[in-house]
Amino acid sequence: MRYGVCAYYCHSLLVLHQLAVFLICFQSYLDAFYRAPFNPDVQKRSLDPLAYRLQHMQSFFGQEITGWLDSETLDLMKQPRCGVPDVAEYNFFPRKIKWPTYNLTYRIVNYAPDLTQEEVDQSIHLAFKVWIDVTPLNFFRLSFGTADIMISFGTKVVLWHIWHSVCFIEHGDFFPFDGPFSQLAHAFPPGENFGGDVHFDDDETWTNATRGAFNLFTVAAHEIGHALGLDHSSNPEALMYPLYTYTGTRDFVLSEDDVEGIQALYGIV
Ligand SMILES: *[C@@H]1O[C@H](CO)[C@@H](O)[C@H](O)[C@H]1NC(C)=O
Ligand SMILES: *[C@@H]1O[C@H](CO)[C@@H](O)[C@H](O)[C@H]1NC(C)=O
Ligand SMILES: [Ca+2]
Ligand SMILES: [Ca+2]
Ligand SMILES: [Zn+2]
Repeated sequence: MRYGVCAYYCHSLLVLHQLAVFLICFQSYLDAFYRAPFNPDVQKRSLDPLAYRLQHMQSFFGQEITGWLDSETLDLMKQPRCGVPDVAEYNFFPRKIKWPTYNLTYRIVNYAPDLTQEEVDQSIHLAFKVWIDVTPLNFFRLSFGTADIMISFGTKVVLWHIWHSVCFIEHGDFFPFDGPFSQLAHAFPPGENFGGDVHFDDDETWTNATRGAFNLFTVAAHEIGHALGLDHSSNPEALMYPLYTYTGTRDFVLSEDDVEGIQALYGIV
């Protein structure tokens, strides 16, 4: 009997804890990807910033804009995605930033344990080629020193330090709803220091082949797009769509949306 009562309370506590964690993570997802620039008009109209961000997200993905967390929105949150926000914070990611030169350097700082060095090198090389083919850009690989685009694999702690994402550090393994927050990689827009740098989450399984793990070429090509100055596209066909979709390396075709975006920054080949 006693045990029964305890079990009841413990279960209630667990449910409460999970609910609290859910709310923290839900908020952190919206904070991370839909932190809108301050707009006093909007603030007046919508007193609840969470609902406002949810509306932003629903609008980005072309869903019905309800401001409620419905199952469609929840499904989107569960999908593996890029760690760069969909609604850019304007101070942090000013518009139309690009490199002032066509000749850029990159360096692969370390490697993922899932792939051989050759496979990583090849995936990254092919990812750069996607953008080389449609722009006048050249990329030169450095083996040491500081390159414009520093590419590295890191654990979540490193990634989350940057995004201040509470969920992962404290609740990653316990949270029953871990999926929505699984960020695969992120990149910084062109600029000094960490500008242009690309980080892959080492806690993912990377592959240069098919489904079942994340294709490094696909994610790298997307992140390099950010490193060159592109934002997310809400066109699901685009490479710059924020959710992960598998595309084979061999039959990969860059969408018109991406080509227009990059050529608006750097011009045609
Ligand atoms: C860029 O690299 C190309 C190819 O190596 C070279 O011909 C060109 O002079 C370089 N341009 C600049 C501005 O460094
Ligand atoms: C993966 O990389 C290896 C080594 O570069 C290569 O031989 C193999 O063809 C690649 N697989 C695919 C599917 O591209
Ligand atoms: Ca992750
Ligand atoms: Ca850099
Ligand atoms: Zn992205």
